[in-house]
Amino acid sequence: MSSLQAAAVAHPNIALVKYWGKRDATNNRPAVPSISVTLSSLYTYSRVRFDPNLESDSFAIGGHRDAQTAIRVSACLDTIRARAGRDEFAYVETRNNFPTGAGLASSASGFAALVVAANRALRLDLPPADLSRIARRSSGSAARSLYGGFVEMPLDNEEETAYPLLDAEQWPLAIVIAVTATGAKDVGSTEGMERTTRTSDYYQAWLEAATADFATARDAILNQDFRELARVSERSCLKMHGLMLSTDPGLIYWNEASVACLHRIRMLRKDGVEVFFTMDAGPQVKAVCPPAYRQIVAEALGSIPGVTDVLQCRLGAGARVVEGAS
Ligand code: 2P0
Repeated sequence: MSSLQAAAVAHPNIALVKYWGKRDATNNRPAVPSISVTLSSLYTYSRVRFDPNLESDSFAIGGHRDAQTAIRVSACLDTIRARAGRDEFAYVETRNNFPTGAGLASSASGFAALVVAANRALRLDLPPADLSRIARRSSGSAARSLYGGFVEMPLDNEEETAYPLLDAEQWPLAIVIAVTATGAKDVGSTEGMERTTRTSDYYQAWLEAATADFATARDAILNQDFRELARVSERSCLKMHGLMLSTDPGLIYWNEASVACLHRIRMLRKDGVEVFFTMDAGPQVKAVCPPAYRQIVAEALGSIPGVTDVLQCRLGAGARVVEGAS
């Protein structure tokens, strides 16, 4: 058996300042800067084994083949193989402990775990910024899952990569996720972004406002100013969904329960609970709050009709090797 193997774990991340749109689709470069929090609890485990006897890459997720994702996985491995000067194909086995392709950032944790495992398996020893950049070419949000806590991905004249912004321990917020549907979404992020860029009348305005939202959220995080972070995060989320709605045909990622959750979170805030919402390209609602409010928020969201599960997370760590010769 080949010894060119390793396994890694990575957590999904949730953007507070959203990435939606590409300035260079070929190299998957984002059109806007973004900021995220990496979650604990939810994870992707990815095991990579390069084997000189293989004639092509072999990819399975949760024990099942997925031809579409396999193409993206091979393209990512090609970059890593080129950096290592190797040509062996690989077995890649991946599993998620949460729903895949349902707006819970499974591609972020998936590609972050893949690059970390492949880097170790081939003894490449690339620095995190390089791994983040490689992950970004496969999935923009994956660049951010390389790191724990609060993470930023500014625009860059050369090529975007993500950086750690503030450690989880320094501002240990909690995230409560209201699951309102577990099926895969109709329109994936990549296709959705392409459609938005091509058809939305609001796209230019979205681009113009993004840098200011990024700077405001960045300052709010560094100052640990919850109220300001709540304001700018909800605004970025709602603007992104406004943009999605203005796409032709419109992208409606919300269901009835999602909308009820948004209203409930605003009611909680009126009642003095420090909490804000965010949503991505799927119907799940993520509530961010100081840990002291986590239980109140979880109970409130769990009582809403259509909410099938409530997941509670803290801020998690970055992607890391869990098995593999060093
Ligand atoms: C984000 N999303 O910032 C935004 C908010 C979804 C909504 O990044 O095309 O799956 O592979 O780069 O990484 C989801 O986008 O998209 C995403 P690609 P990806 O988290």
